[in-house]
Amino acid sequence: MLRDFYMMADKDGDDGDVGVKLETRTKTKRPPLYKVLILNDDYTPMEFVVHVLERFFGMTHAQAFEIMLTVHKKGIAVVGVFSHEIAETKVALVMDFAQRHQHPLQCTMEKE
Ligand code: TYC
Repeated sequence: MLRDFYMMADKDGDDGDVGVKLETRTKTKRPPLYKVLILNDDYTPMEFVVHVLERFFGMTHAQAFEIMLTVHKKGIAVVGVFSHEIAETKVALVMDFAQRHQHPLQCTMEKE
């Protein structure tokens, strides 16, 4: 009778043994990346765009000229891929630089 009581109390039948979790998940999620894009317009001088690409995206003059021409012909181009914070900073720096020089150049970001 008393034994039945104890058996019923030990619902999971482990006699009170407790285990220690030995393995933990090692899977880590990589942070999302963001593309920074430059848009074409009819007024920003080509040399200014080339300068922006050299100054803020570390491109050589040749690389910058090539990307600028792509934007001029196709309307838009990816100029770099960064973490959210870096992309946001690049966009803000380019937009501020363009505004200070009174050019309508647009720079945006989008999740990759
Ligand atoms: N279309 C501009 C012009 O003819 C040049 C230009 C290129 C402007 C790229 C913006 O992102 C741009 N002066």
